[in-house]
Amino acid sequence: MPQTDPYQPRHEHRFTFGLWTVGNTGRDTWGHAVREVLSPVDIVHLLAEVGAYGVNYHDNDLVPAEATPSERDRIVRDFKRALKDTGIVNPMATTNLAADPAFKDGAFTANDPAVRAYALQKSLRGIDLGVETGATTYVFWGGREGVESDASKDPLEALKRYREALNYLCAYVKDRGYDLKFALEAKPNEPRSDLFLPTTGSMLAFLHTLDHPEMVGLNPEVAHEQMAGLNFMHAVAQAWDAGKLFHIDLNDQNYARFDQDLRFGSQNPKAAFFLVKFLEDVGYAGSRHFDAHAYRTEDAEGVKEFARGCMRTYLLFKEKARQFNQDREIQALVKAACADDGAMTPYLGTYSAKKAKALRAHAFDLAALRQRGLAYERLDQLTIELLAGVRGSARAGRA
Ligand code: GLT
Ligand code: MN
Ligand code: MN
Repeated sequence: MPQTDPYQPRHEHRFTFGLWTVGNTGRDTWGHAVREVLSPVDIVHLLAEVGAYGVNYHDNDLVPAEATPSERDRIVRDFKRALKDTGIVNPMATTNLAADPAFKDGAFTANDPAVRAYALQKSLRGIDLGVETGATTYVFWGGREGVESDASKDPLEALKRYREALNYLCAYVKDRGYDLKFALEAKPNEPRSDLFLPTTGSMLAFLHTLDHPEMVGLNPEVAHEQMAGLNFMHAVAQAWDAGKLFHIDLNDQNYARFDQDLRFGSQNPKAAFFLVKFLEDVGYAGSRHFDAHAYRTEDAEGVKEFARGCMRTYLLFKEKARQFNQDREIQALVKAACADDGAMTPYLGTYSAKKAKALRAHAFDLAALRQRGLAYERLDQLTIELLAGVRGSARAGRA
């Protein structure tokens, strides 16, 4: 790709991938791996080759559960050297609290106290590891925190255990003086039938019940919100509004299917466009983490295509967002939709008894309100035409 390509990823774009994403071997419930296992060092070099900024991992993506202390140290040393050699950074780490059969009934919310204690121990070690390789965000995705049968677990008890575990870990981070914040990731189901705290909104309410809510935010994932049939960008907007958008997992999903983790923007391009537009308009400065993987049909080259595609699509939509914001006809329609002649100013805004008295007495022209057309069909069609490339500036601006 020539240097002048405006859609070339650069470090300031903060594009990151997990070891488990580009390292995904294609193994699924029905079939074996189709690609070779790549070492963490190989993956760091692959990410540097495709132009990413950072790499994230679960404890056991980097250090296998069965590694001896000396093996652990060697693996971490090699990984850190690869980071140094390539300029790739490690902004986020997390704990795998899903794979070990011990976690079949949950980790922090398991009924067995020994499992809960083991989950805490694994998280303490994972936090130490993450801090050692430079992570400043620690994600919690409770893949096994749920039930198949409500006969098996009291949801209030589960919330209490979840809260206790996160409070414990926040206190540990403070005790150690680590520069680390937590980001909670919701998912409605899979692998359990029902997961606790199933949406970004649920997580947001929950985190305010913790002892140190200031160090806890959210890591919303496109696919997880869409699995619940929700508008992902709206969930992200709520997280942003609350000052809790600490991290984001970008991918795509065919609504209501299993967790597909498809290449960003590949399934619902319009939704992806409005998401990118939102992140860029508000000035989100965190990682753009692609929590996705290549189709099972792909070989090693296809994996690189997948990774490049995620970043390129993001940058294409970033440029489209710029065009949307500068398109005279589109902006005129947006402005007209929100036009305000000031007539309602005496009634709107902060409550006062005087205002309420005046509002109670006001006679609305309901016929006019009811008849007004809003021209959103035109506005949306112009958006589609912009995305389809038949509109907007011929010159490609810098992404
Ligand atoms: C797993 C899950 C993701 C989470 C990862 C972090 S693990 O791949 O499907 O959504 O973000 O635990
Ligand atoms: Mn995720
Ligand atoms: Mn997912």
